[in-house]
Order: sequence, then C-alpha cells, then structure tokens
Amino acid sequence: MTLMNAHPAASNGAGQPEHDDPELGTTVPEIGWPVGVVSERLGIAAPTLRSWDRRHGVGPSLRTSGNHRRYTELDMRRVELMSRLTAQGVPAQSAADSVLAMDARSIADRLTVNSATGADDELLPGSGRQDPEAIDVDAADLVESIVAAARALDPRTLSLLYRQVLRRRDVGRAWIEVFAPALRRVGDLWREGRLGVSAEHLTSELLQSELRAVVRANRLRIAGRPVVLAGADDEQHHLPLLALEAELARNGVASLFLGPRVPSEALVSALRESRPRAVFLWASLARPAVEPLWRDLGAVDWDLEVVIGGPGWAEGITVPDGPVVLTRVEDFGSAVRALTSSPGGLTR
Ligand code: B12
Repeated sequence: MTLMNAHPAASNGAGQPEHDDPELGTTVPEIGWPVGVVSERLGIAAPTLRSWDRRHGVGPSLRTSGNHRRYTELDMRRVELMSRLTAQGVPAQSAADSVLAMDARSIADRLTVNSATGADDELLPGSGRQDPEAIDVDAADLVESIVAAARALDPRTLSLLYRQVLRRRDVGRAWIEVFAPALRRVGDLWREGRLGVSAEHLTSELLQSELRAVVRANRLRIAGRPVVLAGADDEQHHLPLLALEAELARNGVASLFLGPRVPSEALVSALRESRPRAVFLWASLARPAVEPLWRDLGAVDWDLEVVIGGPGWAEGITVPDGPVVLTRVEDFGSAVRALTSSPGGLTR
C-alpha cells in the first residue's frame, strides 16, 4: 500500500509518510490507521470520526494511493482530545479550533492531565463531589452535543455528556435545563423522520443508567416510608420517573419504583401493601378522563396523595370521596415538592 500525505509539506517527497515525533523531536516514517481501527482504539463511532473530519477538519492527514484515509498517531491524539472536549460539552467547532491550534506537545500534555484526574469517568454523578477539570458549559451547547451524539449513535460520548451534566448540576437542574430539552429535541427529530428510533432508544437507555447511578450514589442517605413512582397503564415513557427517583434519593427520600406500564389493579394492590403517603403517576401519551384507576382508588383507606404529572393526563379527572387527594403538577420542581412535603391536594 502506498501512502500519500494530505499535507505536502509533511511528506518526504517519496510517497513515504512521515511526522514529527514529539518525544524524539525527529522526523520518522510512519504508517497510518484506517478509520475502523481508530474508532475501535478510541471508542468513538466511525460516523462521528467522519463528521469531525468533514465538518471540522479534525481527521486523517494521510491518504493511500487508493484514496483511503489514514490517521497518524498525532491525528489520533487530536481526535482523542476533541472527543474529551466535546464530551465535556464544548461545541464541536470550538473543540476543533482548539485542537487544531495546539502543537503535538500541548496535545500530549492536555491528554495526560485529563487522564491523571480521571476526568472521563471516575467521579460518581450526584455524589456531591465536583470534577475540578470539568468546564461549566452552557446548557444549550450541552443539549446540542447530546443530540449530535445521539444522531451519531455514539454511546461513549452520550454517557460522558450525561455524567458531565450531573457533575455540575443537581438532578433537578440537569433535568430541566439539559435532559428534558434534549429529549424534546430528540422526540421532534424522530417525529420529523430525521433521527432513527435506535438513536431515541440509545439516548434514553444511557440516560436511565446515569440516573440510576445517582440513586446508587445516594443509597446510604435514603430512609423512611417510600413514596411510590409509577407509569400509567400502557405508558412506556418513564424517564421522568427515574429523574424523580434520583432527585428524591438526593433528598434522602425513599421511593418504591414500579416502572412503566403499571396496570390499575397492580398499582392499587402495591399501594395497599406499602401504604405510602404519596404516589406519583406519569403519563406522556393522552389518556381518557374516565378509566378504571380512578374508580379503583376507592379501595384506599388511608390518607394518600395521588400526584399526577405529564402531558397525557386528561382534564376533569375525579377520584372517589374518601382519603385520596388528587394533585396535578406541571413541572419537575412541583413534583419533587409535592412528594417531599406533607399532603394537601388541589382537586378531588
Ligand atoms: C424517550 C422517548 C421514548 C422512549 C421511552 C423510553 C423511556 N424509558 O422513557 C421509547 C423509545 C420507548 C418511546 C416510545 C414511544 N414513543 Co416516545 N418519546 C420519547 C421522548 C423523546 C422523551 C420522553 C420523555 O421522557 N419526556 C419527558 C419530557 C422531556 O417531555 P414532556 O413530557 O414534553 O415535558 C412537558 C411536561 O411534562 C413538563 N415536564 C418536563 N419534565 C417533567 C417532569 C415532571 C416530573 C413533571 C411533573 C413535568 C415535567 O414540561 C414539559 C412542558 O413544558 C418523547 C419526546 C417528548 N417531547 O417527550 C417521545 C414522545 C413522548 N414519544 C412519542 C410516541 C408517539 C411514542 C410511541 C407511541 C412511538 C411508537 N409508535 O411506538 C411509543 C410509545 C409506546 C407506549 N405505549 O408508551 C410522542 C408522543 C406524541 C403524543 N403526544 O402522542 C413523543 C412526544 C415524540 C414526538 N415528538 O412525537 N418514546
């Protein structure tokens, strides 16, 4: 295979690639790496690598005679640093500008500093510790980076971004400022046919594990009678429940997490067994005002606050006379307040 250098100044004129070795300070011949190997070695999806090359000029500086792209070791270091910066939420173009302005030594130094502090994944999200290396990036840029990583089906960057967000913000702010807007963008792109269902699944699956990590990190704080969290019957969306579970855990409030798609009968029987003071029910998809659940709550014989949230709940829901109080909440903060304070509902 003959390799040609895309930057003529760096070629030895014999088609033999060469580069300045930052360690040795000399010019030595080298072979380049194809995109698949770089992708595997650095854990960055090949479409992301191609997009960084095409859109931002951070890519392979060599080409084979067959015009296949080949990365040098320095190209790979550039890409690695670009990946770390975008994972911290730095917009791709700014990350590319920084990386391209740095010489080999500065790139190597920067990568060493980042690995030494374990900036990638050492600190537990939501544990109260903050990553001193993390840059406090604008929420809009983080949303953009999350959506770009979702579209590129890039799990590593997505996870790093989620962790980065949770290191700098508590769960409530993270949800309101970054996660919910990113989810809405993903949902809109999916509806317009501009993003596949696999990207939507990846976005939500990885977010689920990061939110659960917050619960794990706070497990020693949690005590007391749990509140119940559940999705409405046939309702598959349950990320808001996971975000609530995480924020409640940070506040030391225990929850009994029943997950998505909880049929009315199963819910009422779990409520009767655990006798919580409050239950939160989420619905994204539209539901009728009259459904078995509201009638079945007639079986409740203790003071129970039923808090409902999400765009799916109909107007005009009524619950049987008795100890059940129904409260509708419009946002994350109100849901947390309703579940952490003593009962007192709005409608009946
Ligand atoms: C992730 C996702 C999925 C994942 C769910 C994974 C999971 N574990 O939750 C998967 C891939 C499984 C999925 C499946 C489906 N999905 Co979906 N999904 C989403 C997505 C992108 C995010 C859902 C979410 O968490 N939303 C929560 C927050 C971010 O959004 P919100 O509800 O609009 O927030 C409003 C309020 O609720 C409030 N708010 C925000 N956060 C919080 C938190 C709390 C606690 C409170 C009280 C309020 C609150 O603020 C907003 C108003 O300003 C949404 C997009 C969207 N806009 O929601 C689509 C979306 C909800 N899905 C949609 C659809 C159509 C489906 C499917 C029917 C697709 C299909 N044909 O199979 C199925 C549903 C199957 C079922 N029976 O439930 C549509 C629903 C349209 C509609 N209104 O009917 C949406 C809106 C996408 C779209 N733009 O069209 N989905």
